[in-house]
Amino acid sequence: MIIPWPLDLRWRAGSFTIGPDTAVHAPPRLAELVRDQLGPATGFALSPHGRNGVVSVDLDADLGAEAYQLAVRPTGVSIDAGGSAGAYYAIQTLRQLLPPAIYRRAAVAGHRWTVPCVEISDRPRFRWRGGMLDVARHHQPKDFLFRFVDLLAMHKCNVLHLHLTDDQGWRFESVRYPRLTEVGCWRAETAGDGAPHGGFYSQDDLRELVGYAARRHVTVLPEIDMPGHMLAAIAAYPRLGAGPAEVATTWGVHDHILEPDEAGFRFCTDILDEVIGVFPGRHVHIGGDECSTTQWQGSERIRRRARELGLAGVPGLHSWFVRELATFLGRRGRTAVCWDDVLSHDPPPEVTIMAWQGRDKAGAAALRAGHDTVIASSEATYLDFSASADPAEPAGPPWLLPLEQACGFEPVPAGLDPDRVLGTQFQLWTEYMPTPADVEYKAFPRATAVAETAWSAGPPDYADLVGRLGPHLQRLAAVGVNYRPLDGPLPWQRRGGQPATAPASRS
Ligand code: TNX
Repeated sequence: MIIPWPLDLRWRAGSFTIGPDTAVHAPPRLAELVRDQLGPATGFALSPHGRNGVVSVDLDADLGAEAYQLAVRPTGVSIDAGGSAGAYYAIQTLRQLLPPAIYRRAAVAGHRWTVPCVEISDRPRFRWRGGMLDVARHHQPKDFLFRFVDLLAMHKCNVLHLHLTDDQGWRFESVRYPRLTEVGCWRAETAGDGAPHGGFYSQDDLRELVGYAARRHVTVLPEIDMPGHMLAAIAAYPRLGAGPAEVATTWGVHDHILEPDEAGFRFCTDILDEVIGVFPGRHVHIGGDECSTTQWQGSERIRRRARELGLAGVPGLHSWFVRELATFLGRRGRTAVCWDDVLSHDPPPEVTIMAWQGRDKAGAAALRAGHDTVIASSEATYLDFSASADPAEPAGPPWLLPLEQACGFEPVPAGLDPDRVLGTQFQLWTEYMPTPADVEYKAFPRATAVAETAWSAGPPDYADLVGRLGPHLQRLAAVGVNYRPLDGPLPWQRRGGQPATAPASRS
């Protein structure tokens, strides 16, 4: 059944069947949307002139922009939406009231497109409902980013967070710094496999993605990870670091980070200016995670720089760096997002914190310090972790996150201000996901639990979600998603080759 579950749903007696002569009554863009979403699989024209029942969409300014009401009566379907986003979500719900074959891209014979009578009133609990895709550790083909947007939108998610840069690869084309993609976008091998890996997205590719996503009410959040996780940039421009480097070919945290001097800072603001020119959303993610200052501590030049800036010591340089970049973005009308690691560096209050190190540790600390916070806790949203302890699960980090653990997760820490919790998102770190098929296996169905936590009145109950996943997995199958079946990997999805160790829970 419907995923994410709506705020209020009442079944009514009877049904309506969409047929070849059903009319669509809606403002032109929304009528086009209805045809786009229901036309291919049914093969019906869905024109304004049909004479056998009506699908109508009206805008009602009294509802919130993302809210909608959907009524199915024996005479037709009527949708009232607060805005085009609400209308989009209403149509996603309508598709889920139809047989799963509605997700097919060409007319399928032998189906009756019957919808049960129902009255639904729905709106999201959180304004930030996202998915993070790490395209740095493994570049994913451009086409897959578009498909990923479709999958987010199908689950009423509205943020695609792209982790565009890391030690192992730089994927964002820069006009000012061309070596970032000439040198920084590829590595000689991965963890000893001897096979080169690389790729990048041109600014035009990313603008196209932004436009495609906007039509599906998804905002693309770019992340340029700084001042740690920058080996790929340092490989391209060695003067950014403490000496020459190569794009990393192994995982983990690397100590060689950006030099916090004038040139290093200038590089960051130059890149952010280019990023702003491509991504129109309010938020820009500047990373700030896993940044060891060991290298900074060891340098007389950097210790002097800290003194010149009037800072207490070298760690103060990290605070300075985040504060300056947040101010820089603020002057351009943008808001910085940082991983919660920056909390120990006293970030300015206007920074939005993405809390990954525990809801009750990092999430609570961010909220107590008064930050807008996105809950991205590893205990419930890290879908790179293994879905089960079965050694046949595909390769991954040595931690476990079964579907059951992604369910029942309340993102707001007890006793703290729910208004500051912008929402939640799932993460797909791709160290062990070289291909889109690997990403889809890890993402689904666990991403449905996170999407439901973000949209619905409360987090999903495991047994209840499993009950609704039957038809939902058929929808994913119709779309061609390489999801993980509930009882474990199919023979061709099982780990091959590498010796497996059973994962443990990460606390
Ligand atoms: C921690 S979460 C990281 C990533 C890794 C991930 C693996 C975060 C801000 N940093 O660099 O890919 O763990 O699970």
